[in-house]
Amino acid sequence: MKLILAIIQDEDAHEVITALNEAKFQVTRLNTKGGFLRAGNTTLMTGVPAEKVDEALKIIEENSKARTQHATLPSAIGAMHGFLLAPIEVKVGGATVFVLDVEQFYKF
Ligand code: 2BA
Repeated sequence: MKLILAIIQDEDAHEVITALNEAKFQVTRLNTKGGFLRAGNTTLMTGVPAEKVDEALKIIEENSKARTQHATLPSAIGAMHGFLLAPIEVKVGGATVFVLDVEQFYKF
């Protein structure tokens, strides 16, 4: 068994979860925040048999979009001169995915 951890954008969460559920994958949704942008994102946990990993990954990939986000981040250089925020543009997503081996799995 494998555990897929997929970090996706909040905007894509509904579609990704619906598509996974329709394909009979069970999903747990966690509300998370990215360390760089400090903005909300969604982390999905889905435990799947090893032979089903590719099918689940395809669903996640097909339903996760890349987007450009604008953010203002604290700037160390700017702070020295009294300017605290630096505007930046970053491309976020589609999905950042980790696939882990599951040693043991129980449902009590
Ligand atoms: P954030 O950490 O908020 O990062 C949002 C986007 O900002 C990233 O998009 C990337 O394009 C950019 N970015 C991140 N760190 C950067 C840096 N040090 N310098 C310049 N740009 C940077 P994605 O790569 O698509 O990542 C989206 C979210 O996925 C991340 O949100 C984070 O929550 C998660 N993530 C990505 N890679 C990860 C990793 N290796 N481990 C854990 N979480 C990860």
